[in-house]
Amino acid sequence: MKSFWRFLCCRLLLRSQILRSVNSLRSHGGRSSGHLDKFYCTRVNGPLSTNMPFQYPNAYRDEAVVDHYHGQPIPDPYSWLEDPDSEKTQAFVNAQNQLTLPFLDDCPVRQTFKERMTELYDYPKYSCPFKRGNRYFHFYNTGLQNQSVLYVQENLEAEPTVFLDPNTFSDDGTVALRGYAFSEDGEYLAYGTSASGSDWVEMRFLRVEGAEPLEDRLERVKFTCMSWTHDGKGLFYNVYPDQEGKSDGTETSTNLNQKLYYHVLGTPQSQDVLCAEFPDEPKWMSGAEVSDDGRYVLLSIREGCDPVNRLWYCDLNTLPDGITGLLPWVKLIDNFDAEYEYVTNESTLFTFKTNLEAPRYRLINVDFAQPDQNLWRELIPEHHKDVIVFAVCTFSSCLFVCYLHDVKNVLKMYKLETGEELKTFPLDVGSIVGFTGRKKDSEIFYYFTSFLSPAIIYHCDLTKSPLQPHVFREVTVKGFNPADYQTTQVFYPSTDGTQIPMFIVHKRGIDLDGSHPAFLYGYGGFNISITPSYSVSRLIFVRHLGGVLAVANIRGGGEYGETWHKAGMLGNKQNCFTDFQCAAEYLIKEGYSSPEKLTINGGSNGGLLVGACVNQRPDLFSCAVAQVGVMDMLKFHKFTIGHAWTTDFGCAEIKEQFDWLIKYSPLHNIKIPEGDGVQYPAVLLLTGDHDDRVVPLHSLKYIATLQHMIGRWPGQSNPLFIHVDTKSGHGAGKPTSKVIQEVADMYAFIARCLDLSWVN
Ligand code: X99
Repeated sequence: MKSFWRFLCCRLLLRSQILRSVNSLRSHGGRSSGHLDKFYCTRVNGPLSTNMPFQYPNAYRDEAVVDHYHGQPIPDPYSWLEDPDSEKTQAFVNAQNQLTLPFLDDCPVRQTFKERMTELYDYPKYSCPFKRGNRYFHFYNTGLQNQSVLYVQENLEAEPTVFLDPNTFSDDGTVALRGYAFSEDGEYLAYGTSASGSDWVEMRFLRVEGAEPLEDRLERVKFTCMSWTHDGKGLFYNVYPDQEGKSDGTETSTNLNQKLYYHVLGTPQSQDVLCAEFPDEPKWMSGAEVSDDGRYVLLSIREGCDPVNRLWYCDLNTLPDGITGLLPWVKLIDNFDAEYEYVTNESTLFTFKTNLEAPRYRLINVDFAQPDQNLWRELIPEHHKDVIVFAVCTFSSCLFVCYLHDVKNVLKMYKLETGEELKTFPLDVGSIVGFTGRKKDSEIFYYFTSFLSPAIIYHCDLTKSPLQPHVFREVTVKGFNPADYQTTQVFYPSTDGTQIPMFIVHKRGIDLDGSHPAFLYGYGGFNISITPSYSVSRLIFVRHLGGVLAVANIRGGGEYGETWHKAGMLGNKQNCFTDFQCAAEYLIKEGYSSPEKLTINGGSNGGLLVGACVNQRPDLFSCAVAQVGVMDMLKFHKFTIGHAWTTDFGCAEIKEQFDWLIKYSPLHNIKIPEGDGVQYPAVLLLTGDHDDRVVPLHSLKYIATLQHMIGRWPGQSNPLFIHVDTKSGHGAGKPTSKVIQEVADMYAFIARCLDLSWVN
């Protein structure tokens, strides 16, 4: 389904990459001790050591809290930190911030980095234009605006004017646009807003002519589809039932029993029509999509993050009175064996992208008039190596298919009727992170980016023969010459011999003598591929801190399809951590860096990666920055949308899965390092008070445990810090000002802990 959540998430990710590039203290000793006394610090835990450079806040340990999993007692002394509203938790957060912020403030690199970031990030950011009705729209950010602005123009040559400016949603840029959908004729816009980075959305509407706001407001919206019926009367969207207490993104209550509604424009939400619910299956989440011809509603049902869905549909022609209640769904696919993503249909003949018996995906045709699986026909077979990422049908049945070939995108065109391959579009080494053009459009735009090129938007007129894409816009960053840098892709072996791809970016002509600081990033989960992208902050690290950037495409991601994903999930999750550690060893062996200069970084599932790796190999890295990480692998399923991740992680309530999780859960595997002179790397955890995707309690409990077990140990001189940002969430919609502050904090921490100096 084109609008299913993964695509949504990718789009959010892409938007954040497009609109803002993602987005040792082995010898620091006395430097920090001087300013410690000015922090709010309660008494030091346990026996005072003269060697101890940091006095961490004293966090109460409730030794009485012990959970039992399959007969095994597991203490959870900081479970009180699971209540975000208690005074104790708030005092803990304040005390941690008051320890971390002065430390960051004392890093000279912090201000310099922030100024340089502000300078280099100030370049224009455009999205691909797209046509709705007779108008063209695109997003544009002049450079440093907190949120990108939606512009409208009558044609591509006309002067664009502001259509919707999310910067007006709040004074500080913390209210962001989260999803939007134009009606079929382009005369109405539905859009979502989210505050402080929360996943909660409020939906609003505009009449496009004159950008006139309408009265309609939809609340309790989360993980929603937005799909208009072609009569323009209303749209499908999702809500969660009312819950006790607040729903502002600071709460941790579980998200179950999502429902699908139809909203009729001009009527109150209380009158919306319930179209689908699953009272016996509280974890199911659904998304409706109206077919290109407006006749069918396709319902994609998921119960977690795996790339599998049920596919039900409703023929709107069979509803004489329109949409008035639960729809009479036809259950075309009523199991979770594979994924089916709607591409297009010609009358009853539907084209789906599927991973059914095709871990790298293929396109199939299904005739709704003869739905028997034996009559399904293959349109584009699975490639022997490359993964189909997306397929879009445009004007005169052109089928654009984007592949992933060894972590680089390839764009091809096929004939919809026959599946005949017509053309390959030339593309540099990099990623396609935007594509616009629909069945009614006779042109496409696609957005290319790479480690050294922020953006090239191509335009291709499909009425011309031969087809010839041309550069519609190319963005260059002043004061930054890509020719001074070099990107290499290497393949290194993991311990079981699997070859893992990794991109390495550095200044041209550096000596591989192990002297350089390296920044190693990974994610490793949920079938998500980490493809080349432009990041100003990482390039500043390369240019001004003499760094080497490494991005490891470890297992668990989608780089080689569902096989690669499965090799890094459930009982295979350790492969992700091992692959990442082998990446570090490769960088050291090949002279790119050394353990003394190596930083690891990851966010979300990648924060888990960082947490697990510092526990398993504290000797291998000197600095670790874990953003919005999942750290309590025994309890994650209890909070907000955590239950959806059991598809990758499993669940501690099942004995066999508990046995996997207890072996690597960051919270449960902290121990004093063995080996002479080995200590934990300098650790910085980052999270936000409105992160309702991975609730902050993961990072809070983890840092409390780390400080208690490692922070008081005389062998530990590296700092173990956390910063909890306010009015911040999991990452989507983060205003530019916060993005800049966050990277300045991260690299200041790295520079100070690794003793790096700024080179102009
Ligand atoms: C999610 O948790 C996605 C949550 N989510 C849905 C949506 O389950 O955003 C869903 C259903 C329908 C529409 C929209 C949504 N994700 C996305 C994982 C990784 C992901 C996540 O955020 F798969 F990419 N995690 C945080 C996993 C562990 C840490």
